[in-house]
Amino acid sequence: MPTFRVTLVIMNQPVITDVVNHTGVLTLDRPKALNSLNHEMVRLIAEALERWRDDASVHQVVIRSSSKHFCAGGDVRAARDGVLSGRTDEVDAFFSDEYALNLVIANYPKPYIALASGVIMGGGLGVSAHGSHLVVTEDAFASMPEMNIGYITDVGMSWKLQHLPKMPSQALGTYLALTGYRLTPDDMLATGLATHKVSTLDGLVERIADEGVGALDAVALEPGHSALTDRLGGIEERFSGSWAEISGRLNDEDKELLAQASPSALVAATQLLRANATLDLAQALDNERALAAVMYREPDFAEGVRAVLVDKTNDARFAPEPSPEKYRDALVHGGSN
Ligand code: QUE
Repeated sequence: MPTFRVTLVIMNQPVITDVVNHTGVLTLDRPKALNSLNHEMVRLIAEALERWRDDASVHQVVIRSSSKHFCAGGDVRAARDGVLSGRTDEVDAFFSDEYALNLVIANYPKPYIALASGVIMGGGLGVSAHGSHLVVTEDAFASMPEMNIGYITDVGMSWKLQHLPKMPSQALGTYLALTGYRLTPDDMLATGLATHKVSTLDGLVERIADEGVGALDAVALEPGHSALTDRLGGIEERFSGSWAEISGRLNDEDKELLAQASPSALVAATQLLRANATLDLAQALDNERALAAVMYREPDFAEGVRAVLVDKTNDARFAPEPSPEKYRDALVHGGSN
């Protein structure tokens, strides 16, 4: 009898799920793409949360990264490929499932604790900021940089940024959405976007599994100074109204942050933020879904993703500034604002 040596290659799953004691643990594991979320990752997270929701042995959920960076966003490169090759229905399904997951997290009946270091952008905020706890290290930053890829503020952040627990403000949300301002850990604490700042995430899952979420208060660092807080007065004055009104009031620092932005994205996002100011998160996500479907069909999306992520040349040639009506008309709730 010959002996066969069978090597079984198990494809690495991009999200590892386990249960430690009574804690469900989701570990994002696509480090080469900075954990940017693809459809498989969205499905794996959603399936685990569905399983654990009614599992009495799971008391809480932790989401973290296997590497330094938490998550750079949605897999917009794949979305661009899908649009350019005519598989737009797959792109629609991906974003629709991602936004549905954001709402599941916001309404989750158990503590949902995100442990994040490094980059927390776009879709990374969607799977962290809607939970009950967001724990960040001192090297973390949060940003919604969609304007530079001709897209909109999504994953429920068009709602959350203007309803921050400690600093609810439509103008602040509009500023963060349009400029892609990078919030420091102290900015995140001051606004209530994050709940705790810690010196390291090492050993934290085990401590949370042993002691519960109370373990976080024992290791939390004191908040430091938030530079964003200093700017709040000016932001309130400059970032209200339509994009046409806002663009007439920008200071030099604003203009620098907006230098790479798609004019269409700025117009569309401003309309989205205005409509979502008075809605709930579920309705805001409906508006994002509808407007996103318009945006990624327009040339600015493919061009922006090319310039920022594919060629990395930051030389996007965007369409000129449009009037807001077509974006306002795409909204499904409150689009008369
Ligand atoms: C806007 C975005 C994204 C972005 C940059 C933007 C985004 C995203 C990434 C990203 C970054 C590094 C990677 C990667 C993706 O960058 O959604 O795979 O390695 O995922 O200006 O929306």
